[in-house]
Amino acid sequence: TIYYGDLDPDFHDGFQNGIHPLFYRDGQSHPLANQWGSIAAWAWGLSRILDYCESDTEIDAQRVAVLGHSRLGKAALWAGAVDERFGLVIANNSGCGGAALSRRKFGETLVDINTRFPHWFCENFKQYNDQEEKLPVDQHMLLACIAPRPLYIASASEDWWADPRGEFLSAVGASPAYQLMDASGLSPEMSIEIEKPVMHTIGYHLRQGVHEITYYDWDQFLNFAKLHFHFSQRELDHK
Ligand code: GTR
Repeated sequence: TIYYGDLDPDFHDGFQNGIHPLFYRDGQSHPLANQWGSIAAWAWGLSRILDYCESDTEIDAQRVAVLGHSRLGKAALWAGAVDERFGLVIANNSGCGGAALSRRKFGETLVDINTRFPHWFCENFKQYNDQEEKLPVDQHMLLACIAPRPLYIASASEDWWADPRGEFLSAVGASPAYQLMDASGLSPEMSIEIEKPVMHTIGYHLRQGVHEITYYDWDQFLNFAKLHFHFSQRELDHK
């Protein structure tokens, strides 16, 4: 994870600051309707950090996890989906435009997010404001793009704005892609109890409490990484 403001400050200035202008063609002054917003720019930055990790012999670039909370959970998911070098992906309370299914229209909806944060997604996304049912895709397909790499989705019980149930169902919806690749996902019948993490190739927990990232969350993420990155005892002692 990184400080996102260094890549693109989190306010709408028509994409003049941050990294977008570096990619404009001659005569272009802002991204086209199907081109990236700020979340994809933050994800791009995460990949550049991974480039660095690959060049540093002190780092095992095969075992780099990408992680983010909330808006940065959305960025971490996008980074993990477009860059297969990330070995493990963690999204904490990522909500609308992250893990949560948009077509449920529960908590934050597309018109909410696209109005308050007009710079986060591509312009075309706004066409689905109040028309979620017309979306040709939903967020479980984003999660499926990460298969078969380990993916951890974390929700919080009082974070209704991020739709904890929609985050879980999205992980369930991504599971057939995991199963297709002999990895294990989540089943819709699973009963999710508070603070009883499930750790298959897709992991999930529902923490008690509000929208934040806590010691409890970090603890589960580290356990999940230990499980899937197969650290030796020597490595764990060293770390
Ligand atoms: C909220 C936004 C959410 C989430 C959150 C955050 O205001 O509605 O989508 O991203 O901010 O980043 O803390």
